[in-house]
Amino acid sequence: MLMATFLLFSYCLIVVKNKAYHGELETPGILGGGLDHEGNVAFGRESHVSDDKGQVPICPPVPPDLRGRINVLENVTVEEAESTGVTEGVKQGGFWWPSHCQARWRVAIIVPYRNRASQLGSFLHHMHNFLQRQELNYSIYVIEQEGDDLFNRARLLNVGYSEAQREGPWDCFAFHDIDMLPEDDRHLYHCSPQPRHLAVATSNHKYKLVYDRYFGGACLMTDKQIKAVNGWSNRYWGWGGEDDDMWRRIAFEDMHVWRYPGKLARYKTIKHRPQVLNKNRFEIVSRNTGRYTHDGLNSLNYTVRNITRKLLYTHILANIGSSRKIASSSVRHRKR
Ligand code: BGN
Repeated sequence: MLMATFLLFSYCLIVVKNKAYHGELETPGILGGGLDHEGNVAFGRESHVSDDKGQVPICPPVPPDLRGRINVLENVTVEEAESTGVTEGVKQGGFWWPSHCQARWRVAIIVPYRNRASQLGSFLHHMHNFLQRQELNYSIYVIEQEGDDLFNRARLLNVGYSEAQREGPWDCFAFHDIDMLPEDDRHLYHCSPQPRHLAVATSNHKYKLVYDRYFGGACLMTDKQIKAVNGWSNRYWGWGGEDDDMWRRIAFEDMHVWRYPGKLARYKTIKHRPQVLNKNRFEIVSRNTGRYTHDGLNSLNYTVRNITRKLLYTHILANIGSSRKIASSSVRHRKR
């Protein structure tokens, strides 16, 4: 009897575990798509821009120097980040690629930014270490919104994509909040045949996925995927909604978001002051029933005020327009 109860209990545990596993993991596993049966790149364009192209072997599919769980150091200043070993081999503007092998992927990290000087040093220090261990060909672009209008994360992501791609080509783009620091370097930032949500388990949500269709915090998309959805919506001023809008775009294009399991896709979030909410976000999201074809990269308007190549990143200051213009044009639209 005791034995039977024990067996039944173990069986239930396995079922529950498997269920949780399926819910969380929508990818076929580490290095799932993108590589053919011999481990060659089977997807995307040629994937390396290093100078020594053709002279060194392609990097192994699983980078050899991964550590697994890694510590997150908060309160690192930019100067401190610049004075560590991580800068070795980094080209002005934050570009790096491995010298002993050809990187499999060229990945631009796009970081929307305003008034977060205290988080920038930790981000740079952490991400350069993380990405170098993954043997990627990468660069970090910090896109700052000029002025003090409501923050428009999605417009900044569109600007970052457009500006980075002008000096690319990059195979894929990680749209990355500055306060999201990955805690496990086995969470590989490679391109995949479907868009990837990166910030699956974050410390501010007790390491649980916020909701099934959550696409915020950090995500990764190829150039082709971004073009297919016309980039991000330009209409979200203030906090919230733009990531839900992107989820819809992806679904409209019959793509499916992939995720690594939460035990790898784990992020420490650095605390900051709450942002101003976008009160219209529910309405704007619900109105996205396919209008993404004319709201996004093809309707993006901005002016680059300044591009500065810093030691560990490229800083782009941009004027991205005003929230008031959008408000008045949508009022006019409704009257018709
Ligand atoms: C959601 C926000 C997301 C945000 C997550 C995480 C909305 C609009 C719903 C239609 N979405 O609630 O933008 O990333 O919380 O905190 O508010």
